[in-house]
Amino acid sequence: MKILIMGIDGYIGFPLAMRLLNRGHQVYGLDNYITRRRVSKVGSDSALPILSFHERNRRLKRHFGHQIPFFYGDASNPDFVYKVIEKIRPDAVVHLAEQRSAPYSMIGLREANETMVKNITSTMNLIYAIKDIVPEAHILKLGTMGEYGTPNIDIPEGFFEIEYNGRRDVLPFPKNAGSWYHWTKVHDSNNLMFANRVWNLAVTDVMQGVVYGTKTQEIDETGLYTRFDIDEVYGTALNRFTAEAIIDMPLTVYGKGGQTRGFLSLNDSIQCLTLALEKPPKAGEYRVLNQFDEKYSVGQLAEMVQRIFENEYGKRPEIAHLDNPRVEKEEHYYNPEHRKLEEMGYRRTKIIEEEIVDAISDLSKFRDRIYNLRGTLMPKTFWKLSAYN
Ligand code: USQ
Repeated sequence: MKILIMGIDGYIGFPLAMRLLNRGHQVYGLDNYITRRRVSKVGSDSALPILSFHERNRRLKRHFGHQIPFFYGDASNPDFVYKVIEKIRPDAVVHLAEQRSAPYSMIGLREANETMVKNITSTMNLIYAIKDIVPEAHILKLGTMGEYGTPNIDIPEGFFEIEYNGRRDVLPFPKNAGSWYHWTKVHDSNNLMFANRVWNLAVTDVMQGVVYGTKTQEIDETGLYTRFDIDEVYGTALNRFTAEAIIDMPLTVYGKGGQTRGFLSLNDSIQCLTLALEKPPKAGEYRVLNQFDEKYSVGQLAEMVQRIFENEYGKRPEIAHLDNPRVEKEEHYYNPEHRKLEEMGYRRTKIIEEEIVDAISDLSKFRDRIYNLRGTLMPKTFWKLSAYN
């Protein structure tokens, strides 16, 4: 298949590109390296050193025999997106080119608007370009489990049957996001659903949980790391805990730590996205996949990291319950369905404890680098303080 990855320079984009090359697909990439700039704007850097995309691409040639045709530009620019889609005429487009940090979107009005405008327009550009140029192509769009929020009832995969005042219908499950970032993904989902209804576009809307880990089969084979963020803005729960333990910092659990989310290893995220591409929706179908492996509370994850460190290294990191910088439930019911990917053939590659051990072994090689990032770890972005500065 001819597959375009929008956001190919990111945590998921780069390893996905290598997996798809490995499986014999023709891979194309688009990026403007904005995540590198945004992370540096908040005073941080990837905890694992990464090469420029140009250099990585040169090295891919050694492993896969050729480089990835690459388009530098901004996915929120419609002329650019049209030009790239016209040039490639892809069978599928994976859209990962969005601002992906909840805290970044809550810094203030500028960042909130930037996230709204860039995310929503990039998806609109893609929708129109696909409709006008290759209407049969598959749009694989990265949404988030955070679109649903944490309702006190089970969460279905996108749609549910409801009875109200004696009448029944199948409707989209209500969304209730917890940051401006997460709301942009809700808006994207609504826009994709509408585009599907009007123009019959084939769409997979992936509700992905929190991704963790440093490894995929291809990262091992090529030695080319993907970025790994640990700061309070771009780092995510388990990845942050692992890095914190390495430099003997307390694990930063926010509030009570009962916040429960779906989690998935990087390797399994790549496995799921590959499956979704190779088993596309039917023509004209809008398909929602809840993409995570297991649910955990952040408190459970911190205890897991604590236990693994104690067993493997004989030292037991502290767990600090910090005042929660976010506005969210700290104890709640959480039971999302996630059957479709399993039905499509998804099988977990490794248990979470093994992934944590692997991540520790990769990150330990860069202890000094992580130590130098220690000033970026404590929360500074508070939902209640978000303002126009
Ligand atoms: N948390 C802590 N300590 C930390 C960091 C986070 O307790 O040091 C807590 C948060 O308060 C929250 C939970 O962990 O309750 C998850 O936070 P996170 O920063 O790991 O993830 P989140 O902000 O939800 O966003 C991440 C990705 C985003 C993706 C989302 C999937 O950055 O792109 O969409 O995970 S989900 O969480 O399912 O919405």
